[in-house]
Amino acid sequence: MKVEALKYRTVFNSGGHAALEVGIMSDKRWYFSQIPSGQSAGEREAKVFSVPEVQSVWKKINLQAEGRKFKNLAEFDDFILRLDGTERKTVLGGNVLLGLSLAFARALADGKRMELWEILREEFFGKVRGVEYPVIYANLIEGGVHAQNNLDIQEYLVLAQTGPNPIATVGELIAFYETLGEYLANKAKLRPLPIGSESGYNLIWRNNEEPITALAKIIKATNLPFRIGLDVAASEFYEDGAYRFEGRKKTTLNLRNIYAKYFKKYPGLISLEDPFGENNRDGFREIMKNSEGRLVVGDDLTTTNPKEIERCAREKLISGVIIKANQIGTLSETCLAIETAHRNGLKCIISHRGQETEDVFLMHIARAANAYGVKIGAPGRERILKYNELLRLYP
Ligand code: 2PG
Ligand code: MG
Repeated sequence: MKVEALKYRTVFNSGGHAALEVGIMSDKRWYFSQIPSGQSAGEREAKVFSVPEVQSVWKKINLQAEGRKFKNLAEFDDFILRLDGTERKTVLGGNVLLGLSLAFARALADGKRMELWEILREEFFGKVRGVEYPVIYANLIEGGVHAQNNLDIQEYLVLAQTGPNPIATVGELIAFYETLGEYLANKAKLRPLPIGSESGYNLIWRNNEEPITALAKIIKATNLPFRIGLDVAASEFYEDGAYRFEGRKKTTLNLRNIYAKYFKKYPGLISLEDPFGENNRDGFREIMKNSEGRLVVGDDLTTTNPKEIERCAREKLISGVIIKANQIGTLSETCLAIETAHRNGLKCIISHRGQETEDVFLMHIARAANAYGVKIGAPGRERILKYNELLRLYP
């Protein structure tokens, strides 16, 4: 496929910040991508370029890529990765590389009259067959850097297993979100309820446990087969060798005891993401030993890096992994990260970012790879677009 022309422009993301849109022209048609960004980004993530930085490298990219032909996405990604030449994408920017990779993939797919997910499956997941319905990770109560409240834990998620009738599950999830909202509005005597970055409720709580109790209570009352997950995002409250939790300093062992208490009290709590800081490998190792079948999920720990994922799997630090394409930079690397995770028996959860755009590419990655889960926020605002794409791709 020939790259006939390239362009970029600025759009705004869900947080009202500048985000990157990239366009690639092929066969006289433009194909676009929009790139989200993280609020609680891991320190090993690919570098995000600001608008002036993109401007400063665009000429080089344009000069090199315009008019060139590539036989597939892997070849194109390889080309742009060489142009950058760094591990953390510090020369061209991770958001620029992903923007190019995704726009190219869309052009390639359209040229072959295929969907984006079909081209990804054909190129990177040759052995994957059929469809496996994902678990939706819906962030309904927000804390940490995604909210303006007193919760240290960043995300309280409801986990809903979809099946051959995903519209029923999504409908139940929307109803659940509303019921929870009613309950919380009555409890807090507050209407309308404030919401956080991902459309989950953003309130003041007694402590970090109270939101788990609220979710467990509504699950019981509605009798829906939902489970609970937490994204602690513990790197965000780790400072000077300790975790600052509920206003006090906690050691790794203190935090582990808190999680052990939650596990005991809430059997529905089956998934725990980033329970410790991104460099606290011993913390992950210990909690994995006592996880009793629950998922221990890496995000800031692994940053969608195939080498890191392989290492964490080998050291038995995690049983699941968050996949965010913009943490690493290109779709080829993202698919390699998933393949590495699957080969090592890890479950993959394909995830949005704190600051999202209207682009729904994450759902195509999930469909291509038959991923275990999709993390897409609460069913509101721009996040609802991801739900609708799920319904389109998983009929
Ligand atoms: C996370 C994400 C998405 P952010 O930590 O898993 O929910 O947040 O994009 O801000 O890193
Ligand atoms: Mg996370």
